Amino acid sequence: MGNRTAKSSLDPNLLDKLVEETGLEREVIIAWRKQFLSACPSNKMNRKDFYKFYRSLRVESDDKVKEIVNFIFTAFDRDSNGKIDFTEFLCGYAITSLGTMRQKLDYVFAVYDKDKNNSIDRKEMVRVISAMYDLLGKSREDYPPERCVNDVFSLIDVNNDHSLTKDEFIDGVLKNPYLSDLISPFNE
Ligand SMILES: [Ca+2]
Ligand SMILES: [Ca+2]
Ligand SMILES: [Ca+2]
Repeated sequence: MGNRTAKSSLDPNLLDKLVEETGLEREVIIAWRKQFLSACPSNKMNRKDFYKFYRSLRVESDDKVKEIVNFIFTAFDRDSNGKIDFTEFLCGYAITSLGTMRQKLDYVFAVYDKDKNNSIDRKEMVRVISAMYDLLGKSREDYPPERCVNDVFSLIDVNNDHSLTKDEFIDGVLKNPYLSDLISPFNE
């Protein structure tokens, strides 16, 4: 109460909406907002700012996270305007760390669907799986990403049309939960 600086005032309607969407407490959201705005006063985070900010929230080494953060940026940027605002960040971060498996997979799908046409093709999957290999420190010689993607497709591309719809992707990973270790950048 009484704190009326521009930085700490958050539209009450937006705050309610964020509480509903993320399940976080108001105080937690306000604290996140403060942290977000101190990293990015304009409330429009570009790729570089996002890398720095997201990086500070993860435990992996710089090199490992580098590639994957690029894909995560695209997934968090829901309106595809090339910037991440606080709402996009909070929803993305809260859901990918605290959401249900299905909610998380919705974001994972967006990580893979680079051109946002609502399906994942082999090429899109190879790009992200390669970055996941880096993140996980997995050897490309033992099991090349291309082969891995072929195996994933033969397992979950149910209608065999060489692309994965969101349903095929989410249901496929839910049915084969071990896949999520390799596929999802949001596992602990
Ligand atoms: Ca955006
Ligand atoms: Ca696509
Ligand atoms: Ca398909």
